[in-house]
Amino acid sequence: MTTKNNPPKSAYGVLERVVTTTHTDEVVEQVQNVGYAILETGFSEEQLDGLRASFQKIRELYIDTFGAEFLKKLDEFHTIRAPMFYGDSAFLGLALNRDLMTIVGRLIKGKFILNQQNCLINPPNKDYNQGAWHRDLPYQHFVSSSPLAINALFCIDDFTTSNGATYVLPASHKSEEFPSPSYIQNNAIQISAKAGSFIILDCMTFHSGGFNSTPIERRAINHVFTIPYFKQQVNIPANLNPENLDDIEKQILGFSYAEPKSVTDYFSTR
Ligand SMILES: O=C(O)CCC(=O)C(=O)O
Repeated sequence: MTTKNNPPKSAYGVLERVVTTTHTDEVVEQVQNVGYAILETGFSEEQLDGLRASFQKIRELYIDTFGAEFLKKLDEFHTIRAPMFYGDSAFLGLALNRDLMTIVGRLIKGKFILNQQNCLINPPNKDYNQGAWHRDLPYQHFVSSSPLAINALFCIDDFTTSNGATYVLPASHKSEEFPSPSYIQNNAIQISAKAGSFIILDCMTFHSGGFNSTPIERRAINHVFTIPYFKQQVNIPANLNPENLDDIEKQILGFSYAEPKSVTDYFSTR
């Protein structure tokens, strides 16, 4: 059992120290050290209700488009892939949130792009596809000195211990292997977070949705940002009208990183 309610403030033998002055600094420091942190956005209840309405609308449209039976067969019924493709700017706005862009830009060195955005629904009293330990770069067992990928999980609803709030294994982005069952039992923590926050994860931090034992769904929207060398889950530039986007937004959405189709094409980018 660990508690941290009143840690000592003084120190000795210290020559160097990290300085944090803003919430952004604190989030960056914590993600670097333990692989996760909560970013508060300050969204109002009205903004949150707007996002919840967008979530519900897109969900109905998505099920109408692909069919409930088909999605269930693929274990995709509780996920909405690339919600920003369906014309509601709320999803694009969330992916390009200014505070989030600052954090991702400080965590991933150099340029980064949005790799994927998904609406997630953790259903009441049912297993679901995010309810198992994983990294967001699955099948990868390496340690990098700075993140290659960051997940920003936006809480549409409050995340609580009873509705299956996300579990993490702190600092597991610093170990190659998935730990033993006893290590998980002793070290996993569950992140309670208010609706409107982003849970920021180093994608190599092992995490899992928890079991939702309430009668109400727990909803979230994840965003994976990566260095531009990784291909997107679904090609965003091919599915999004860039008309109202500025150059930085286009870059983050991957418009600047299409593979050249030929050597001549490649030369034209130089
Ligand atoms: O639903 C959750 O709490 C976990 C989401 C998750 O695992 C993911 O976005 O990769």
